Amino acid sequence: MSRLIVISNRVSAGGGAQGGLAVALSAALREHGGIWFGWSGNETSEFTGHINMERVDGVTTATVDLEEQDIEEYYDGYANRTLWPLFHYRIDLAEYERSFADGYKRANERFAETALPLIEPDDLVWVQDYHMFPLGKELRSRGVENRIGFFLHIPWPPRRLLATLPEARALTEGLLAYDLIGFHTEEWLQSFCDYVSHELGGTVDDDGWLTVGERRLRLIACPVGIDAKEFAALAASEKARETYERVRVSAVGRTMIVGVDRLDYSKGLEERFLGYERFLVEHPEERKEVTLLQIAPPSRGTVDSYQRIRSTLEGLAGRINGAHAGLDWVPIRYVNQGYTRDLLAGVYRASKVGLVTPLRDGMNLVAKEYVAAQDPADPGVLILSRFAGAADQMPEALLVNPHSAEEISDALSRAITMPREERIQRWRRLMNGVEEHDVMWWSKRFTDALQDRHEQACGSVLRN
Ligand code: GDG
Repeated sequence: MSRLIVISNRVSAGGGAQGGLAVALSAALREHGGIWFGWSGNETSEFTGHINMERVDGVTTATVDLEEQDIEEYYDGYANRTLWPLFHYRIDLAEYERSFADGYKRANERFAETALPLIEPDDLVWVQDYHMFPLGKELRSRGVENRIGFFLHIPWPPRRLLATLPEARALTEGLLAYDLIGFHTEEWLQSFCDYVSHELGGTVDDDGWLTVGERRLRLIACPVGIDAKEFAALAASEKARETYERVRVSAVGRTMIVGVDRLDYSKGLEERFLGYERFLVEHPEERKEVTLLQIAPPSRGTVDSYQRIRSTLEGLAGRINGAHAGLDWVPIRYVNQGYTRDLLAGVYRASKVGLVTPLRDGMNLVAKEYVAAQDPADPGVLILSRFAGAADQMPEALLVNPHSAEEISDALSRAITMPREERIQRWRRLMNGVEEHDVMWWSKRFTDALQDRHEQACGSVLRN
């Protein structure tokens, strides 16, 4: 079996506490042997390319520090202010600056140069996400002939939106250096094909082989999952049980509705609060019978649009609570803090409704975690945005348009009154999918396809 070199912006080996994706990549690295390479998260006064090698829980990690200018232009700039908003359909928030594009290119050249000596002739190289689009091309230009795969964790935007990015063509052409490109869903894959066929004259056959001039590479839809077993075990842990009790007691018999999201404008938090308010107004009989607990740990706080969404949400939660609260009841508990995963599992289990309403999301792992944490004998109901990649695999959730306060309100009403039999039926089917297509399945599918052991595209085994 070939060694695996995983390359991603941040490296987080070390198992459970870091979340399912880190668990899966660590497991794949343990199985194949190899190295996880990326940015240390630290700043250095001058880039030296010095690699810090460590061994964490059986996984070898190799990290490199970046200069302040690289962090500003590559990470805060092109990745977080340009690509993230654009790829989530928010060109109104996307900032197009040549300095960001230059910094992004420079950082990727530096990553390639630094990773080069780590790569041996038979290694499989697996590059992760939008921070590293050009890395494959940079490695090729330095003579790397290995199989190199790329997985995109966020949506691929529609062609006409992508065309607003000055570097759109160069960026997409750069991706042709990979042997395999993975997307979460058929929709993101089709968007990519649409751009490539219109702008680069590419053609794609039924098995997902893309041909552009002399280049031939494979495209697959390969949806990421969670470590379902680990999550169900977390939900049964002592800490989760304690949290479950605390949440239930604090709800004093009311139905708890939960949302858990990084504080990000793509997650539809504002629209969610408005949908919930609509529900309170349209269903006076349910008022005081429900509480919304929204956990939203801040992220990317140095970026203006993230500061703005934070203050907008604080204002909105305050206004809704001010307008509807009573002496002994507050409609929204809004918490800007992160919690440990076992505690989150307890919160999910204590909540009769999981409200997951991103405006656009590559996949969305919270939807799957919510399902995995439920009590099989009395499960809660998942309300899920149609615009999350997860909606493709989770048709038994109550699917909503997150832009419509009325649809959110109707779905809340339906979830709260849903008979236990129906809840169990829906949950069982959702859980089967979460268990079958877990994160180990995802990493194996991708590495097998990269190794070319599977001729079949991942998409063909997905549920429709
Ligand atoms: C990107 C794509 C895609 C949240 N709050 C806390 C906490 N979390 C954890 C959740 C979940 C993870 O963060 C969030 O995952 P998502 O999938 O929802 O979203 P992104 O961070 O935007 O991830 C996304 C994903 O990549 C994988 O491909 O699904 O579409 O945008 O695991 O539980 N974890 C802890 N405390 C918190 O307070 N410990």
